Amino acid sequence: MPETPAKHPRIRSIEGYHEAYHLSIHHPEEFWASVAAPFTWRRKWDKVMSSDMASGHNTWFEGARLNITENCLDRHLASRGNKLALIYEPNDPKTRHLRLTYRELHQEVCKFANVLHNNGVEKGDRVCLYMPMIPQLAIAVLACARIGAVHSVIFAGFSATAIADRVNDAQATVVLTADGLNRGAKQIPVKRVVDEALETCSSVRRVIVVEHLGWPVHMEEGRDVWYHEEAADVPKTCPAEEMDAEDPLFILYTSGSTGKPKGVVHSTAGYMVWADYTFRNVFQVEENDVYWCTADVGWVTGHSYLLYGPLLAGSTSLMFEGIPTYPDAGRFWEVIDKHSVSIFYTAPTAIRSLMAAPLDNVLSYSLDSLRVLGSVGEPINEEAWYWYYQHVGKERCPVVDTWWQTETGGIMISAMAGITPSVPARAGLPLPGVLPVLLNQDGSEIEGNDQEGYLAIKQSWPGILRTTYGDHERARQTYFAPYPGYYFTGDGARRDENGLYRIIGRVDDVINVSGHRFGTAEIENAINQNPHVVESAVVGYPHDVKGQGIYAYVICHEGAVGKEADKVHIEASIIETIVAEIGKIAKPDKIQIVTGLPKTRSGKIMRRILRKVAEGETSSLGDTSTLLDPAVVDEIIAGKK
Ligand code: 6R9
Repeated sequence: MPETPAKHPRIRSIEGYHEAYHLSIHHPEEFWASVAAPFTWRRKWDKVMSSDMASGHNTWFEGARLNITENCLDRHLASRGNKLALIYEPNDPKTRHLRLTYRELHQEVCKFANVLHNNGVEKGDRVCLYMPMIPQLAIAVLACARIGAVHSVIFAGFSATAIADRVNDAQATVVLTADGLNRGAKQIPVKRVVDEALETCSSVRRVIVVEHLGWPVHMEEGRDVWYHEEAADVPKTCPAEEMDAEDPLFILYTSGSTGKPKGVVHSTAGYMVWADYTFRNVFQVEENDVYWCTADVGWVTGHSYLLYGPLLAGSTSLMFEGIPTYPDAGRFWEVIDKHSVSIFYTAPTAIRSLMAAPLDNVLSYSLDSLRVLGSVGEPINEEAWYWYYQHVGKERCPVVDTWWQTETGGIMISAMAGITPSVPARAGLPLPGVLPVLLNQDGSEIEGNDQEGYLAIKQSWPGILRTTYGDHERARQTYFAPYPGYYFTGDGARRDENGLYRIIGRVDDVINVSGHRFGTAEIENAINQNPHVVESAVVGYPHDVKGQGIYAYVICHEGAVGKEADKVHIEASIIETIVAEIGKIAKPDKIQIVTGLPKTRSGKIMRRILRKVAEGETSSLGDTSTLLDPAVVDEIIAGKK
């Protein structure tokens, strides 16, 4: 008798949540073995988990063999072959949208995989993608996974220098790009940016270019090929490479408090199980849902909840090329009505930017199809939460505020729609498998409710990062060494009187601008490349729309700034440097040219003071007596922007 395939477990009640949570923490191997059972495995695991939180060596489903794309695509073909897998909504509403069924997506992925093969890409090779939000990006990511190549998507807003840093760190052999991209009213010649980046990348031997805007581009002889030419007569099937559970699936670069962005590495089986389990349960997905995550595939949210989670679950996922305010502030709502979106997942910064527009922009759409709303990327303030709940969800859709990180692979703390409590400004309860703790500065656990501390995770979960690419010591130092025995998140949190978690924000030198992470050191290093600059210090400050804005204090060479006109010129030049080093997304909101920075006698910049000044809280600067030169503080306050 053939075995009846097990069903993916779904939590349906608060009792069910408590039961699953208890089992997942006390008997993780039993719990995750049953969650993992329904997937397609070429070979089952020998051991569900092994974990050493001290060294940061964590493995899941060791010994298992699989290919994630067989789970995203092949296994749905029999029952969902004609179901829509992907809906592409273009930047310009007048351009036609595109729909791909599971069968069509499978075929396109196989074709792209064959093109990669024909261009010499092999299992384990790193492939960087710098592409618009078009179906070929989704297809290309899955094509890499199909043949066991490690994908590393670079958000197509980063500069040539930032691309080069990532390509060189990953030692990528192939880069996938397009002729150009649309983003709102802007167009970006992405191929030209890649060309500039690759001037300093010797590992790359092939660039595959997807035609999107029909723009003429330079094609480097012997290096660059057009995708459509390569794909003209490749087979429509491609066997999936058999991967080990712990083989890396992708690298995604993310900023931390020190140094250059690091390549967070996720592996195959654990990530798959985590993305699928969290997607189904948090959003309480049903077979006929049309699901829309507005994140770009260049960020982790686009990986886990635009591509892998929804496709693993056999859902219909919408991919949007544009921005919330183009051609007007009603675009999101128009797209929801047009495609009958039932689950909508976006970022607080988008909500805040739309709140600022006249209410008619949202009230003129029905939004009847919506069932669940989600938020991700930064704390959602109560005002934005209520606006979202009232005007978008019409007070009938639960809002899930999902806290997680690039490093966690998937959602960690969040309400499950309609099941666990959804309270404004609270991410809520931890998902099954997640054991959060609050720590004191000395690393001891804070017990009980109504408490605040550093947020850390005490037990391994399937989606935990495996390493930072090429440098495990960096992963250990960053995440596992600060509080031995725990994964340290870098966030501060409060556990309220009911045990619900409220995320307060970063406690390290990371700034969260519109849900995008930047290290203060990373921006300072960029600023310091400017020839006028001697030294700089960057802090975050509260910003109405972006959540946090970037405030840069800059010391220039003597004589560089005489007149006001010089200042204007230097500020523009500093912005240019940052745009070249990192990208437009890291442009400071305010630059203040100063003659000195508040430093301790040992030379350490006192960011606490700079933060207070940027926040406009100059009456509560605290003790400044340990400063080398307390007078600089008065000068900084007087010149505040
Ligand atoms: C998924 C993602 C991670 C950082 C994280 C935290 C902040 C994300 C949040 C949130 C409050 C939420 N963050 N979700 N803060 N509430 N629901 O955004 O990953 O880009 O790596 O950023 O974002 O500070 O540490 P990533």
